[in-house]
Amino acid sequence: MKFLNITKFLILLFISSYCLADCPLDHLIIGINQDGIEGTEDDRKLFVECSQKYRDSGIIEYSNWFYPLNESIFSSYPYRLGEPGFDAFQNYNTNAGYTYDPNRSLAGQPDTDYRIIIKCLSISPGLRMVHKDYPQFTIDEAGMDFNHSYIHALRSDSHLHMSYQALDGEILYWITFYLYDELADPNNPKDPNHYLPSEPFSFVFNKEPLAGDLVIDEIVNKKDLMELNKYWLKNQSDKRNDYYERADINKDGVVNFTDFAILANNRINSHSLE
Ligand SMILES: [Ca+2]
Ligand SMILES: [Ca+2]
Repeated sequence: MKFLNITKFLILLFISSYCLADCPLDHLIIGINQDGIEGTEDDRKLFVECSQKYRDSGIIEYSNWFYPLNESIFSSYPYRLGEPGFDAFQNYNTNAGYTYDPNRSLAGQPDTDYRIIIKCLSISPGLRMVHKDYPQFTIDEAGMDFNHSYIHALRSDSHLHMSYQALDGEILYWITFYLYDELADPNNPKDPNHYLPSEPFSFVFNKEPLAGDLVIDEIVNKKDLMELNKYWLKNQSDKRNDYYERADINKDGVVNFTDFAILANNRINSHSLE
C-alpha cells in the first residue's frame, strides 16, 4: 500500500512537472498585443512569445541559437527532439507562471470566439513536425496547418508538445510558421472581435542559418532584405521576439546599419544577384 502511494505520488509529481506551468520543455506562447500596452497598433495582432526558444539548446540555457537534433532509436527520421511546443497566454490562473498575462491573452473561448491556425510557410526537405498525442498529425510540407484552438478546446489545455524528426544530425533544418485567426473576417480587418495574422517565425535545427538569411532558404537575397526592412530601427530586440526573428543579427538590441552590413556581406558571399 505504501509502495502504491509512493508510486502515485511520483506519477502525480511527473505529470505536474511535465504538464503545468513549469514544464521543463521549451514552448512558444501564443498571444496578442506583443508590447503589452493598450492603444498601440499591435493590440489585436497575434504573435508568439519566444523567451524559451532555444533555451534547451545545449548544456547551459541558450547555448545555441538552434536546436541540435539527437540520434534516436528509431530507424525512420532518426534525428529527433521533443521541443519546442506551443502554449497560449491566459488571464485566469495566476499560479501558471509564464502563461499568465491578461494584457496579452486572447479573449473568449478557443475554437468558438477565435480559431488560431498555425500554418507552415516553409519547411526544409527531410524534416517533419509530429504531434504524437491525440489528435495525431504530421506537418512535412509548406501549406499544411493545424488548429491550435481546436486542441485547446478539446483538452481544456493550450499546452502542446511537438516532436521534430529529421534524416540528418548535422545539416541545417528549418520550419517557418505564422498564426492567423480563421474566424477573422478578411473584409473587415478592423473588426475588434478578431485577430490579425502574426509575422512569420521559425525554428532552426542542427546549425544556424547564414547571418541575414531571415526568410530561411540558405540564400541571402532581396526577400531577406525586405524582412530586415520590416524591423528597421526597431530597438526592443531580445529573446522574447527572438531578436526580431534574427533581424537583429548581432543581437545588440537594435536593427540598424551594422545588421544591414552583415546581411549585405552574406548577400555577396551567397552569390545572389536577385
Ligand atoms: Ca533567405
Ligand atoms: Ca543589431
